[in-house]
Amino acid sequence: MTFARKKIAAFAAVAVAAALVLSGCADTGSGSGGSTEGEGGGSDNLSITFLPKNLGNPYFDTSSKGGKAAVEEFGGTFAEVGPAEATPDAQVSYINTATQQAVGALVVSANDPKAICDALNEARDAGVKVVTFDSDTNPECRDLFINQADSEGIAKVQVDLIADQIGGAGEVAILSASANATNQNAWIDLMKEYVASEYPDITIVETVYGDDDDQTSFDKTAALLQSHPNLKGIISPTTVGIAAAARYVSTSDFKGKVAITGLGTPNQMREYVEDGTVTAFALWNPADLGYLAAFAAKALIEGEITGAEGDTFTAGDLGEYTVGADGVVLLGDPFEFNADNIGEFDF
Ligand code: RAM
Repeated sequence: MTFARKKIAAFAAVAVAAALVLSGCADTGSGSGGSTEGEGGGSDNLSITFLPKNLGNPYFDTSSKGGKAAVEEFGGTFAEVGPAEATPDAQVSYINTATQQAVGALVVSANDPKAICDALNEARDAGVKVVTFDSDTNPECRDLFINQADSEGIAKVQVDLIADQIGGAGEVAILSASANATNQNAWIDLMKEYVASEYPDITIVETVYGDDDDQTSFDKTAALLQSHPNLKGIISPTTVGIAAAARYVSTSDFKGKVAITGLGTPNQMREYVEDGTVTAFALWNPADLGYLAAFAAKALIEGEITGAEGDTFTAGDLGEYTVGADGVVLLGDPFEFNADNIGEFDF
């Protein structure tokens, strides 16, 4: 089975539009706080704070740019806060601060499905709407989850890519983000299932965690290659991990012998595609993800939706979305990048 290639033109158009609309770095201002109760229980408190897994990750820089563009479009107040390290404990204090500031909504990528739940539910009790995006919590601690793409599809594209790149057989390892990350753990479980059912000659020998830290991911790549001399490929379902793994392999004797794929941003992966270290990888548009999450937050704040299945709202230029089961809104499909198309993308 091969990953269905999407129409490049449509994706490129969105990427170009995003690049035109979005400029500069994410703000780190504070929310304005306070709210006025509107009709139907809604509020006009459009102060929206983004809390990514960590700061300093180009993926989240791009999602926050998308969020900021949306918030500016609808006249709200945007802020981005977050820890340097992708750990759940570090996220809690930012949630508590946002609650004290009485922001209208928090838009969070969770480092752990449970660890930040109490803090998020305290925020919700205080009237803050909680939207998770990218990496979910347990459903009972948020109002909506904005899912970048269907998890089965994200798992499948990465396995199909590595299978293609190693000739369908051999040892493969996984270099993940942090050990408790909801999104990576879901994808890894599904990748293992998919390998077992579709690729009996591929063995996943080990999963290691680079904590979405560049140096840790680089060191874990070196260790994997040393402890598995027959390794044919590494799947890294994190933009930080795949870039660090490609950098390691690009200047080593493993270049051309060990395939690297997974989820990466075109700007971080370009040099490794151009130098032949990487053949193809996948992702979605993080700017669109942030943009959609901000519009979802607005719809919740204003009481236009509650997060119930079947609720619909309009996300600016992206158009109309419907809330699915378990309060999940789906952005779209993952997209494959390779030497032929990478030049068309700038994020
Ligand atoms: C990293 C983060 C993020 C994930 C991407 C693919 O930037 O772990 O959560 O969605 O990779």
